[in-house]
Amino acid sequence: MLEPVVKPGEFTELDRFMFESWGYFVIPNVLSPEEVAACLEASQRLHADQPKKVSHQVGEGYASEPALERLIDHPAAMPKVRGLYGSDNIILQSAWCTVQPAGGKHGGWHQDGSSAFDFKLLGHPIPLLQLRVSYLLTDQSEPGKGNMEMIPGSHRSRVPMPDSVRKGTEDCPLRHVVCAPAGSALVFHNAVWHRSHEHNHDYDRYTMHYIYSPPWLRYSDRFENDTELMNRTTPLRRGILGDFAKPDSTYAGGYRTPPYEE
Ligand SMILES: O=C(O)CCC(=O)C(=O)O
Repeated sequence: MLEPVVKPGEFTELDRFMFESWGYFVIPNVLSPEEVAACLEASQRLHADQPKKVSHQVGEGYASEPALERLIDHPAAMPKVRGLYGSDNIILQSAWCTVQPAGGKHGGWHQDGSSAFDFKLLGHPIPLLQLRVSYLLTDQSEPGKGNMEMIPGSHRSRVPMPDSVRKGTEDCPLRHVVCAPAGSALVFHNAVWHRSHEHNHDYDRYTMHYIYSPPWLRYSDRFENDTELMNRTTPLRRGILGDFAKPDSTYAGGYRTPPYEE
C-alpha cells in the first residue's frame, strides 16, 4: 500500500498537495527511541487509574508530564501545522492520550468535530478546524497493531459514509491501514473518516494526539490552562496553549501570536 510519507520540519508544496489530496500524511521516526520510551511511560502513568479493558482517552496529560509537554511545539510537526492553516495564530485545543487494550477490536468509523454542532453544518468542504498530530508510541509498522485506519480523500466527500460500512456489514475497499514505526507522527484533517484498526497483540497500544485549532475554538480537554504549567513552560508553548491577553476577547485583540522565532 502507498504510504503518504513526508519529511520532518519545513512545510513544502508537496506536503500541501499530499494533504489536500488525501487529508493526511505521515512523518516517520520523529521521536527518538528514548523520547518514545519517556512518552510511553508518561502515558502509562496517565492511564494507571483508568479501566484497561476498553479503548480509553485521558486529556491534558502535557500539564503533568514533561515528556508530553515537549510535544506541544515539536519542530518536526509545528511547521506543518502553521503551513496547513496558513496562519501562526493557532492554539492547542486539546490533547488526548489514547490506549487500546491488548487484543482490542477496531473502533467505529467517524469524522472528528463536535456532536454539539456537527462541523458539516458549516458547509462543504468541511473546514479545517481540528488538525490532529498523532504520535505513535508503540510500533504500528504492520497492520493488526491498533494502527489508524483512514479513508483517503474522504474529507472532500459530499456524501456520508454508507451505514453498511459504518455498521460493519460491508467493507470499504478504500480503507488504508496506516503503517509506521513507534515515534512517527500522523497529521490529519478533522473531516477524514477514520477509526482505530484492530490490535492483535498482547500489550496495550498507546497514541498521543495533539489537536490544533483557530484560537476561538473552545478547549475540550480543559476549562482553563493549568496555572503551574503556564508559569513554568516556555513562552512559545504558553502562546500555543492560548495565552490570551484579554481572555474575554478571544475573537479580536485578545490573542497574541505565539513567539515562534524567539
Ligand atoms: O487512538 C485511537 O484509538 C483513535 C482515536 C480517534 O480516532 C479519535 O480520538 O478521534
